[in-house]
Amino acid sequence: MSREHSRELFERACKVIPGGVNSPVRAFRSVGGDPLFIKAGQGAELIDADNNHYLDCIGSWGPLILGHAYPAIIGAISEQLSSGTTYGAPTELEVHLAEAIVAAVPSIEKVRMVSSGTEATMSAIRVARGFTGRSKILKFEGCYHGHADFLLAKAGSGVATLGLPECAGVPASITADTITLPYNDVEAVSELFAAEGDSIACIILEPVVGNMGCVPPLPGYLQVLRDITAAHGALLIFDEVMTGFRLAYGGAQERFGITPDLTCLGKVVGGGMPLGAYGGRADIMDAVAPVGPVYQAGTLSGNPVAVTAGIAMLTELLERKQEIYPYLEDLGAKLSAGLQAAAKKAGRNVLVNQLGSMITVFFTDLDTVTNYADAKASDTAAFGMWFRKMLDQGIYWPPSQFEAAFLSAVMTEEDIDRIVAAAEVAFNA
Ligand code: KE4
Repeated sequence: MSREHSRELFERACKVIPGGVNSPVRAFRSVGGDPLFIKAGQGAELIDADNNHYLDCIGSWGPLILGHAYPAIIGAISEQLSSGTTYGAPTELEVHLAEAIVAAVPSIEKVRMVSSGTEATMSAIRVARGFTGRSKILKFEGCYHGHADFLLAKAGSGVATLGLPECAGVPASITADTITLPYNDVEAVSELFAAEGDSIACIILEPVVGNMGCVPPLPGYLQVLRDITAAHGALLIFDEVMTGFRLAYGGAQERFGITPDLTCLGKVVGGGMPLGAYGGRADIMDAVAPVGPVYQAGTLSGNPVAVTAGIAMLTELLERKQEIYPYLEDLGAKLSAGLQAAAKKAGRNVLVNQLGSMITVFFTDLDTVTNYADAKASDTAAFGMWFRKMLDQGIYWPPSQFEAAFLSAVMTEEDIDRIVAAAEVAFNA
């Protein structure tokens, strides 16, 4: 399989774009080799600059739960484009999408749209601080909430992938109020809140982590966070940028039956276009300007083209949710079982964490991976070799041990069988 054109493009890109990519995790730095330059996506497939076809297990890092170029989304965007791309003024489209989000996620009574997940989490934290009058925030090691300065403390995703001890350019003063604790550690949270709970504005977490690899919450963990924040007047923020509309139509909070105070959304909600959102209790969201004193703004916030894609995505998911989410559960379970069996057959020690359509193969001897320390103990070199062997067989897996793979509803059982067969070869390589 020639990748000559990708290589040429990468060489050109590196001259004018840092690392040749517009987001570090795309750079293949931790898995070796050069990144593929993609020229098209169709359904469950990606096509690179050399016309090689791949089964896509990334889905643009989560948005494409319905695969690439989904007709209903493309049709809606194409129609909207003939009316222009942005007005910088309120539109009926935004009201429609806001109403759809409020209907889908009961904890969200009011919602503000932005252009990325980073903006959503950054703004939600500002609202929590403004609403409570407190400065301290708690996040968990290995969770990634975008690249706002104060959230780049022990972050997962690309920061973990590149092994960056911390992010340069973020003064210690900026992260001084960011407390980090291990994920899934109830005792640590209880001790912290006993000591300083009344000075903590919020907890923000991925209710199911994707950014240290897939790490679900231990039984009861989310309820403890809900109870302890309520008891201390702190807010509970679910960062559902990755899990929103993916793990259920109402997100992880629907799946686990937990009601956060604020929720951050991105990825799926934008239907593949640049759109994020944050929302929650009306009394909290009314702290946001122009109603309240917490300022947040954006030139392209609620952009009509992006919102149109989001409406088309949510319309499709709502109409088909009784079919799509059980189907994704089945695909995820089938892939998890297949990967474990293939690794066992090859005599390889791996641990597969999977929940719904999120899945990670940890190259580890550990029996469980429930936090960042566990995840970081994985053999990233072995993962890199496995990744490259999968790619050579036409399977486009996330190029990082610290990311989740994502399945889409346009994948078939035959696709899952194909991934498992390729994994067996790669485990034996
Ligand atoms: P964006 O600013 O990238 O739209 O969203 C930031 C974000 C916030 N919260 C969660 C839970 C997220 O997963 C993300 C972004 N996820 C990464 C992949 N794990 C995006 C991929 C990338 O950085 O290129």
